[in-house]
Amino acid sequence: PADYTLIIGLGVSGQAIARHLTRQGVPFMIADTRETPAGLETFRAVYPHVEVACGPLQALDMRQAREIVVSPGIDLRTPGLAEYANAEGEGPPIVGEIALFVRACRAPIAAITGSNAKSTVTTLLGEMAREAGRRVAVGGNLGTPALDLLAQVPDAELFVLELSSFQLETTARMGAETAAFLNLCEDHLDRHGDMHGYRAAKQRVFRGARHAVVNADDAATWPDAEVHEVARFTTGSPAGDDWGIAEHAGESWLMHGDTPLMPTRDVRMPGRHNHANALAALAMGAQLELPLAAMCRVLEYFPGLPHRGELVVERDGVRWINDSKGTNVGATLAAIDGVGPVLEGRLILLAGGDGKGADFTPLVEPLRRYAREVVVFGRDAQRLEHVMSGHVPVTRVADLDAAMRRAQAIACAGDAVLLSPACASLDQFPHYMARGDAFRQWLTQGGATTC
Ligand code: UMA
Ligand code: ADP
Repeated sequence: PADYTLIIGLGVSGQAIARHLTRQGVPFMIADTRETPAGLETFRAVYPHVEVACGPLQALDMRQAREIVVSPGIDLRTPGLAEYANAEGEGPPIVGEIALFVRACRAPIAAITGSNAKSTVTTLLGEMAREAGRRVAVGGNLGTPALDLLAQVPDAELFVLELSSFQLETTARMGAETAAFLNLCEDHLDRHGDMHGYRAAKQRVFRGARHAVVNADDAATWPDAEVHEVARFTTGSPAGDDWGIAEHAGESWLMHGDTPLMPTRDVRMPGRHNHANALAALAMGAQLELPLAAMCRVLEYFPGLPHRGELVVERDGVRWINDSKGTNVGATLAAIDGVGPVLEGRLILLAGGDGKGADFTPLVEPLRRYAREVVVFGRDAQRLEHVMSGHVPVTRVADLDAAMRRAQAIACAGDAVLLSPACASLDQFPHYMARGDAFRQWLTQGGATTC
């Protein structure tokens, strides 16, 4: 039938889109490039009258669709879709879940993107708004899909959304009240082609924004287009009205310009990178007129999210830290920076998986300084080993289990074993959480005893 919306991808996002279109009374069909996608049976049971097309997209005539809504995991260059993505003005428009969200949303949006720290800043800002008594809905790339939030919290006064480059790629205009671009490092190059394409997708977070929050130490995050107001954060001392860190009353404080906010030692999340995250959330919260006292209270109690620099166990003097969410080189650098300096060469790093085409060289220097050994595993183990060898002791093993056995064999009191893989987990796990859970399980099942 003509005049229907075509959803591509029967995953978390695709199903949220289906629920949204159903609520709106818009007819739709759904396509998935896999022959038998997981969840197909359940979907058919819930939507018995919706047409589902599985298999190569070339088999579909998409010209009949009024609009094509693609899931974030689908590359716009996929054969069968690329033809429409390239046809300027011809064929149905291609959008994503977030474009539908913006169309339907009636409350202010705080939008957060970046290569790393998105989930942490999104959760922090959500907590701050809650602490300030706002009715807030939090989700997007993390947790509840954006479109489901509209139904779950219909009276929300504020939406705090984590947005990936994949989601922004198909969003023409966010129109955020405040939009943050936290940092940029190599990631998803297999999908975006090069850093230029990856950054351009993330820059879309600023489209139509009233207020931008950017990283003063990372020029790639500064808006290309005009934004009315720009707030900057830095882990150095703040220039002008920036958010930063400076000495006050004999110790280090979070600052807004000249105004001291709270001592950094009162921020519960560990590591310098988390001070940057705290400042970014404060800068966004200030634009949303959240009271400073409420925001600082959250920084005092919020321990950070699981799988992000999480201390799982300290046993026989060895700390085992789960940073499974360290899925790119920038994240792993931050994680090493968090524990390395106090360890003086007593770090054992477990790294590897799917490197998504990234260059691992930036890891060499800090590891040379801090690491006793790097144990590499998974699809890109050989590439990691090649980059490290001659600089850092490196052992290549098949999988995480073998990596943990190796770490256990060499760890001594005073060491830290850090799982921060600098890679996606998808070659050996369903997702990074399963990888982190496997790390935890191995430890709780009594794996670790030391020399
Ligand atoms: N599919 C195809 N062809 C493809 C790829 C996927 O047909 O070439 C189908 C799959 O068969 C599957 C569906 O599309 O049925 C999956 O779609 P998807 O890969 O877009 O994933 P969703 O399950 O819809 O989840 C997505 C996000 N996933 C990705 O961007 C890869 C989720 O982020 C997000 O929480 C969810 O939408 C709700 O918005 C996850 C993620 O890994 C956490 N994000 C990446 C990251 O954080 O690095 C960007
Ligand atoms: P995202 O949602 O962008 O993946 P998370 O908050 O889940 O971000 O953190 C992912 C990883 O990034 C963590 O495991 C941590 O090692 C690293 N990280 C956290 N904050 C920062 C930061 N400010 N700069 C660089 N890396 C960071």
